[in-house]
Amino acid sequence: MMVLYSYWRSTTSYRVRIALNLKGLAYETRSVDLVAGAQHAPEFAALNPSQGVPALALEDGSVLTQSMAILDYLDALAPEPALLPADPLMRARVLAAAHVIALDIHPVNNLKIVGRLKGEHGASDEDGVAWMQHWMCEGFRAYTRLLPYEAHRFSFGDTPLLCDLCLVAQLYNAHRWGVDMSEFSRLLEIEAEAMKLDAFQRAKPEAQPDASS
Ligand SMILES: N[C@@H](CCC(=O)N[C@@H](CS)C(=O)NCC(=O)O)C(=O)O
Repeated sequence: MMVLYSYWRSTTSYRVRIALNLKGLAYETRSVDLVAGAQHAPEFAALNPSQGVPALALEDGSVLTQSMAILDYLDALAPEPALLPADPLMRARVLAAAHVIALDIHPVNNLKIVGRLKGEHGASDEDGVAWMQHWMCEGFRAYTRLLPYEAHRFSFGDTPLLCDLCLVAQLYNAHRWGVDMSEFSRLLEIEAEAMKLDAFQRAKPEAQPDASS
C-alpha cells in the first residue's frame, strides 16, 4: 500500500489526500509533526530533501515529493476522475488557477517563511498572521477573477479539478488564520459543494489520525 507522509494541518498534504480519495487509491498515513520539527529529522530529510510534507512512498519503495508532482503522478496512474480537462485551453486555465494557490500563496505563507520572519526579522505573531492574510486575499482575488462568468458547482465545471483541490485546502488555512472571507462568497460556495463529497470529508484535517497533535 502507498504511504503518505502527511501532517493534518498541511494544505499541501490535504490536496494529495483529496486526490487519493477521489481516485479510490488505498494509502496509509504516516504523520510528520511539523510543529515539533519532524520534517527536519534526518530520516525524513532522506526521503524529502526539501524537508516538507507531503511525500508519497510507493509500493516499490520509490518516494515522490512536491504535491503538484504527486498529483500529476496520481492523475496519470488513475486517470478517472480526471484532475485536468483534456481540452488544452481549459487545462491551461485550470492549471493557472491551481498555481495561484500552489505557487503564489502557499510558498510565501509556508511555516518556515513565517517562522523566519518572526525569528530572524523581528516580526510579531500578529505581523505573521497579517502577512498570511494579505497573501491569501491577494491570491483569492486573482483566483476569483480567473473563474468563468457562469457559476458551476466547482471552479470550472461540475466536478472537482486540480484547482479545486488546492483551493479547498487553502480555504482551511484561511479559516484557521481568520481571513475575512466576505468578498469571497463564490469561493465559499465551491468549498461547501466540495464538502458534500466523501473524498473531501475524509481528507479534511480534523479527520486525520494526527489531528490536534
Ligand atoms: N512545494 C512543496 C511544499 C511542501 C511544504 O513545504 N509543505 C509544508 C506544509 S503545507 C511543510 O511541510 N512545511 C514545513 C516547514 O515549513 O518547515 C509541495 O507542494 O509539496
